[in-house]
Amino acid sequence: MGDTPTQPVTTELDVVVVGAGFAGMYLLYRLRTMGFVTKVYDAASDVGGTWFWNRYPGARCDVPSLDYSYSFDPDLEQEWEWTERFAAQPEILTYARHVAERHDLRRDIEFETRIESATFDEVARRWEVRTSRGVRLLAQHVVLAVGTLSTPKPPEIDGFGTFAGPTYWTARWPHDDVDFTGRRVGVIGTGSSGIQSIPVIAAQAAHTTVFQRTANFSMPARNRPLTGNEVAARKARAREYRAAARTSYSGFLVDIDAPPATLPSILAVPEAERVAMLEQKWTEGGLGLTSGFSDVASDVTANAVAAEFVREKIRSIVSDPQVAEDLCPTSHPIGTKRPCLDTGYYETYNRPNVRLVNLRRNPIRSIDAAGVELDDEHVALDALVVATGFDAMTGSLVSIDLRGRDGVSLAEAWAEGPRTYLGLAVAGFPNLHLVTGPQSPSVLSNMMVSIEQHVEWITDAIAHLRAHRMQMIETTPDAVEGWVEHSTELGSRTLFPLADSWYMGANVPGKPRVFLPYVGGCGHYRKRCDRVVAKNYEGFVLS
Ligand code: NA7
Repeated sequence: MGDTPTQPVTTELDVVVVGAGFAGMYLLYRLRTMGFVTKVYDAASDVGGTWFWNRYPGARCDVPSLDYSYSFDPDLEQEWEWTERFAAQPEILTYARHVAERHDLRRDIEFETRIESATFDEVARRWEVRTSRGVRLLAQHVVLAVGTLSTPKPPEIDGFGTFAGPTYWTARWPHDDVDFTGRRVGVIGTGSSGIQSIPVIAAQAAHTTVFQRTANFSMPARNRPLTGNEVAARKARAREYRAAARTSYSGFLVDIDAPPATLPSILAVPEAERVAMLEQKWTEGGLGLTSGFSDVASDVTANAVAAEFVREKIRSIVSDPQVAEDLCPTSHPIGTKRPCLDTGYYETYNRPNVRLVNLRRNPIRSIDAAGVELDDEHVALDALVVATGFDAMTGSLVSIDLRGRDGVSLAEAWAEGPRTYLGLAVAGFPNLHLVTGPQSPSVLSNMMVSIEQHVEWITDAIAHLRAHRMQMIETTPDAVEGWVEHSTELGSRTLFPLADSWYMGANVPGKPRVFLPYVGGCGHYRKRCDRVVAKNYEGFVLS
């Protein structure tokens, strides 16, 4: 008997979910509860998404932990104890694992499996999906819960990859402890990942060299343990807080008893009062310096006041005046690149074994086996840390070979930049759903609130089709046109377009320069999405 060719295994599903982070986990929970046959696929070996991969030293969420958690399970909310104001990565990952166990999620998650392609079959009206394990899936719906900051961006530096010592990506940090004791460490990148990890690395390494291309604004996190009273008070009113968060601008609230905030203008108050307000925000820690005023995000003069306040703080902390000046951001308005929250970042440069290299003055020529070749010297290193960011918001979507009607790929459809309706759907791609996609609040909000909103909207839409014996939901080019125009117009009223940031797609060479998130706020956006449903899925064709 001759060998028979092996046929790919075929699995039929109602819904394929890509990604087992917080979005994919909640999707699975909800779809399963609704009775849809669902499988989740993730390249990682466990749940957690961002928090699975970004386990670099110092990794911490910059949304308060009492707000950065699921709201769909009130018992879980009461049981779970967050220990710090801003949770560290291990605690968030433990939480994700706890949720997976509590709801028995792992039995429907295929780990270490990538979704490589998905093609819409117009005749059968379903998606044909291929996994990296050679499995063929047939599904009515595909939900992309791939995260917004999931595809790491390499540094575009000659010789990268030739370094003989270990190279550690912050976004792919090893699961075992990394010990830098006695080693000369170089760190490339001073975004949030660099700014969080540098103080911890520098405290351990023999010597740390930071290669900074663009100085970034960072504010003190003022992280601290949560008190029992704080936690109890929040739990007692958890439902009220959740409800308020959903209709708020950013997806979290500091105080639900405070009257709806009319933010103060930084320019409208007298000098002494303004300084007192800024000092208070600095002392409180968190992102209040950029989000706590009505005009900092939209008015250049107001923004300059807040920016100069932070620069003065940097000068007051860093002892060496040249190092302090190099750390002072001057290339972009404050808040137009994601502002960072740190624990002892600027203070780290007062350590004798830490050196800042300003790449604007002394660029990297290449990386070689022994270290980094600068314009005017060679820096010998034992280990290299790469914190150069992500192909944000679109990278993980277009890296899958997704083909909608007429075989058009998502990458082709988005060649000039992403175009979505509400950040949820793409014209020409029926039954393809995005969680926190481009042109939705996503990265400008508490991701947990935005994830839950999208998961509920998408799963309700899928259930609506079933209830009405329909098969397809598809947005229209006109709806997409209108939404992209609206989102872009709102963005253009802010200062975001002035920065070469990942919000603008500007950190990735060749990526179209388009403002990616939706700046209208969670509450307003949610109303808009609800109105679409109330108007019988306005902007969609259901068939
Ligand atoms: P970011 O914020 O994109 O930061 C990346 C950093 O890496 C930034 O300082 C970049 O400088 C720098 N970078 C990128 N490419 C290079 C090259 N080729 N040479 C030198 N330096 C380079 O990513 P993070 O991971 O820190 O944070 C991402 C988000 O995660 C964060 O905003 C939070 O929302 C959580 P540049 O500014 O481009 O000149």
